[in-house]
Amino acid sequence: MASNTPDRSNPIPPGPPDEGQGSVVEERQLQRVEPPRAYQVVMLNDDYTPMEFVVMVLQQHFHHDIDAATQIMLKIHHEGRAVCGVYTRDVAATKVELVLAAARRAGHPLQCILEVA
Ligand code: TYC
Repeated sequence: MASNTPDRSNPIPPGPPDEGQGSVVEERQLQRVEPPRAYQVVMLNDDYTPMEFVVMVLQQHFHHDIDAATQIMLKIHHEGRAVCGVYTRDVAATKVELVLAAARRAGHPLQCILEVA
């Protein structure tokens, strides 16, 4: 290394002076913060819940516009299931609870579940 280049090979900055009491070793741990896991809310088909109710739920709880909500509802109807949205765990769990409560209140057997995305 050229003598006029500062040596940056040690990333640990010098710690406080040890005032002659022996050596002080300061370790800095590299902190790795993982992003929160993503959870998907999956809605399941049944033979009884009205299509209009499912479209309304997809608009009100998952903020899809009417065209997207209709497409998702039809995908569930034809394929048995579809993802309504992807969220952090608490938000996804709350969505499932609110949707199930709304369906039961309206007397429909609609089911939705939480899955790791
Ligand atoms: N299969 C239902 C019907 O024919 C409609 C439906 C769609 C129900 C999606 C549930 O998640 C669902 N009325």
